[in-house]
Amino acid sequence: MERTFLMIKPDAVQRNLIGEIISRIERKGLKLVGGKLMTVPQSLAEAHYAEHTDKPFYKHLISFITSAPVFAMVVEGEDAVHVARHIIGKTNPSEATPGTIRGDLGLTVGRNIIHGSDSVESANKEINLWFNTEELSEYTEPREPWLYE
Ligand code: D4T
Repeated sequence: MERTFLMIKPDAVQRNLIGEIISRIERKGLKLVGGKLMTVPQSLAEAHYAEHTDKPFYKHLISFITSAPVFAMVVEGEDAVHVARHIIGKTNPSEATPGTIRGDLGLTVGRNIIHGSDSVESANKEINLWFNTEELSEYTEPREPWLYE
């Protein structure tokens, strides 16, 4: 089983889309093992987006992500990193396929609804950055035999 880090961004929280988004993640079969509503400290935003420091959109990205609460999550499942990225859709919601979270719910790249780790390596890094071990739960769901062979 693989874990990935997802973060519902301030735009989606303000638009009351937390329930809609978590519902899609649950229905897909991914298991929520951690989740919290939080206002992101500047230092955490900078650490999370460290790879984008030199990008022209960096300043806007940091001020957006710290502007209002986000809902941070860890989800688990087979191939969870890839599966989550697939249901999230392309970075720019205007190009994201209908049926994906960004394709159905967003319009512009600067307000693209949700973040999902892009590799197992970044997932592990981001989970450690955003969550303590005691904030993550291990449990079995009764639907598991109906999701996995
Ligand atoms: P995140 O990291 O938010 O899941 O987005 P992606 O993994 O899909 O895309 P990314 O790392 O390339 O971009 C990070 C973040 O920056 C915003 N952004 C991006 C922006 O505001 N303007 C831009 O031109 C780009 C490329 C959106 C996501």
